Amino acid sequence: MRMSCIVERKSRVVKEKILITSALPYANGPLHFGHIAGAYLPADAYARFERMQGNDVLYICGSDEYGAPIILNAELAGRSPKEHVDFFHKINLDFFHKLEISFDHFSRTTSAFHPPIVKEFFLDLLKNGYIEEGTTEQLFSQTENRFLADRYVVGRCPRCGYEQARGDECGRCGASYEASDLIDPRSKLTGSPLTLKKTNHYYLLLDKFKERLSEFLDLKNWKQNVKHFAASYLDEIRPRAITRDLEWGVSLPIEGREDKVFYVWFDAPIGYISATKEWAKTRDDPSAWEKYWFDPKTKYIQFVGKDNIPFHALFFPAMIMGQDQPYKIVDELVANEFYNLEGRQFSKSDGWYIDLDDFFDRFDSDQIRYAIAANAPETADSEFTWKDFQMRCNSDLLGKLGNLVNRVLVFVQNRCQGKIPPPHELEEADLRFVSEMHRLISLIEEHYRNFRLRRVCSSLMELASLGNSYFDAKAPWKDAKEVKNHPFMETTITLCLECVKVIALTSSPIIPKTAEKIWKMLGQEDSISTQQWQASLERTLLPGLSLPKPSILFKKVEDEVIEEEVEKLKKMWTTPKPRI
Ligand code: B3M
Ligand code: ZN
Repeated sequence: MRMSCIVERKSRVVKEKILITSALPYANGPLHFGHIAGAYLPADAYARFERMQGNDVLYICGSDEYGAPIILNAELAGRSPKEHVDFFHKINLDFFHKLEISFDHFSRTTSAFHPPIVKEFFLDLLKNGYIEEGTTEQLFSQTENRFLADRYVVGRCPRCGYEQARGDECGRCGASYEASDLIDPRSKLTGSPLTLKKTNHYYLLLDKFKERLSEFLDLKNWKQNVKHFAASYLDEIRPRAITRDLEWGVSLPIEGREDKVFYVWFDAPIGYISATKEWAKTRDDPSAWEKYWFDPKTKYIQFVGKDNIPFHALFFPAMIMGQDQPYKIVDELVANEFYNLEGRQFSKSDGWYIDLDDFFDRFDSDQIRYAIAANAPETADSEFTWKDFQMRCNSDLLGKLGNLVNRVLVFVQNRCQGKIPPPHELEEADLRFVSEMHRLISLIEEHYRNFRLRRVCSSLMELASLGNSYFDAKAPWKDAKEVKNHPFMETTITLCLECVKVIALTSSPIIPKTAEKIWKMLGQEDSISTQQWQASLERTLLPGLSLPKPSILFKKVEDEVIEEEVEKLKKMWTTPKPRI
């Protein structure tokens, strides 16, 4: 068997257009690893994988900058809403950069591109009979003498009975409803009981889409949890108010009603479109966005947290169905469960969080990317624990992957004059190793395509262990001692280098910086991020090529460091916090 055939497999030639969006994070506080695990790292790894497949990928996101909670928090922080969102937009963008999230564009809903599209949606829906003005009864606080927006209201969840349910959705069961549906509603600020009082608002007549939405859902092959969640919401679908009496938001394009703004969940999903439009402008090709949004052949994949399911599975699709432009409706909705921190939800205000500046002073983005991916909340809630993080870093990244790369490359330096050795005939053990590599590559591809990062990670580790076992079993250091056995040693090392190359390529969507380092240590001059998956798998490492001296990929995460972090967390938790 010739070396060039080692990873020769049939290639997928058809180039697809893939639009990927991650839920727009609110610019209302710092993001944490819980968010990253839900809607960002899975999307980023997928985007990176599909780019390497040669597909035409566009990965879009941006800050969600309206909504009552932003006004409330800005008020509490002594900032104007605009100052508030500017502040957190920057902080969150910086966090995404540190984590190497590869958005093609990250916009914001305060962008000038946003309101015209929101208004167009509204006017189309109104003209087409899907929006009606109506008088409603809204929760009014006698004590504060004002109507209270959802977020200022708490009460008992009408679905699961949770006592501290928020005004628009339940933090426990994820139900989404009107604030007036809450049982025993009260003001979040003063605790005073609220009563219903009449006011005028616009309603999106979601019930008119019930049949179409049901047919749309039936055709989807989404995860069970997503379909169930959407289906139970669809059962009770009814008109929903899409306007608010607030001063911060996209204002209504109706004379005499400019004092009202759109409900944030009406404008935010349109942010996916306006952000793409802004992206096109930055490329000096103003209509480039239409190539994604208006082409029925585009594959549109949304990544969201599970609490966002009804808005993406029903609300936004209904909005698109009822307006006049041929926008793409979501094809794949990837909704992850929650990712907690050591048994509780991440919460900066409760002191249960990880200080990100400290974190990045000590650790590397690939370590956290891998730890999150390996334990991603794909089918059930999962959590970050410092012990698990240490184990992933030390036993997986360093012990398996790092170890293989290091021992093979050091061997090349010491026993092969620093050069890639020539290939020879393969024996049975070599062929078995190659075929196992093939099997794992196919598995990894399948897992990426199915958004299964946990399985990608375990298959990657299997690949590294396979390489290590092969190296141990073939014991090339023994063959190195006798010149007549050198061809055996050279074959072993060639195949181990091949395995290292395969690991670099297949791990790069998850640990891009490490993969790039390995790529360079294999003497490759181009960047791994621009590699085409199939072509690179098939590309033979050139015999005779001199390799640079290898450097260590990962440092051991010591017990003391982990103990310190756990102590820090406990201390922050027990320190009294100002209560608002
Ligand atoms: N900002 C909620 C969230 O961050 C919301 C998502 C909007 S996506 C259009 O969980
Ligand atoms: Zn509930």
